[in-house]
Amino acid sequence: MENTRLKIAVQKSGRLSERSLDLLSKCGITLEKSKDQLLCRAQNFPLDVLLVRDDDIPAFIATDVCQLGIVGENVLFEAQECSENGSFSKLETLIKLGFGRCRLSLAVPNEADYNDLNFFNGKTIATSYKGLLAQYLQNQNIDAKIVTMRGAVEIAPKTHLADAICDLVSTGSTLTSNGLKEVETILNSQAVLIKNSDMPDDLNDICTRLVTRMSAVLKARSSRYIVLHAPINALDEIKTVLPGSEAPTIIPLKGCDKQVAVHAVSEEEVFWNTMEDLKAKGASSILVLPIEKMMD
Ligand code: PRT
Ligand code: ZN
Repeated sequence: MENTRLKIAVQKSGRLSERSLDLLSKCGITLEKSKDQLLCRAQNFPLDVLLVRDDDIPAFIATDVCQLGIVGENVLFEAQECSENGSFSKLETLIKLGFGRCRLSLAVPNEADYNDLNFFNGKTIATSYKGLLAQYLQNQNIDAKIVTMRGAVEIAPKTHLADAICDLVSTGSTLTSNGLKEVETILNSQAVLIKNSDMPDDLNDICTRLVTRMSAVLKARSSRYIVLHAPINALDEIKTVLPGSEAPTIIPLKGCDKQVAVHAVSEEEVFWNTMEDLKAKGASSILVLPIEKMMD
């Protein structure tokens, strides 16, 4: 159907907003900016983008307000833990997006005498992630009291609201500046593309196109194109250190019968020491180039 359009929810303003919109833009999707910025229409793809608070995204998808969303796994799993009627179980992760990385961790005051998880028995823990924390404590057989806070969790021990906290950590500097130390990780999280698994076929087709583009962008982002010159008699040795050497392209060099050009795609970053190894084995004119788009 001509008018069929997919709706995706992304965070309006916060840590995931810029990277989410950038990903859509790298997928070749150009958005018309609407005045209130709640809904943006893509000009060149059957997609509308809903700009909302990240915590609302799982519910929007579960209730069919939209079919897709970009959200942290912490938000997705917490919504699924807290879901009373199981309505969030139809949320499915399509792709891990590699940004918004953080961990949900337990932290205690620096001066606390912490040896193992038994420390938390009989203690009070402040968190915004009651569902995930309760599940973790239950699995570990720890009997602690949970105090739910919506923000500023890290001040709870100082204000004697709790003995410990369970919060998101990325660099750890918030914990340090509040006199806390991280002692256990409950969950490692990153942004993911999620969908409602009950998607009608016509929308699913658009979704598949979008997922193909996103996967191509993510693959290209981590891949590099390597070009170098190699003496023919060192080719086998050079291939042993060349990332992506399963099927490099070998091209003759005009007027030079002792050297060839080698082109290869590496699906991982190429480090300086790899380049030094290549050079030591006789390679020269080594170029490592970013790849803009890549599709199998
Ligand atoms: O307004 P809205 O509800 O949409 O935004 P928000 O304030 O709830 O979320 P936002 O923008 O702060 O975070 C969005 C998502 O980014 C989170 O759900 C995580 O998936 C991811 N993310 C990645 C983080 C962090 N890193 C992070 N460091 N979310 C929060 N933090 C906070 C953390 O809560 C703590 O206060 O940063 C502080 C710790 O950071 P460090 O670097 O000092 O350790
Ligand atoms: Zn939020």
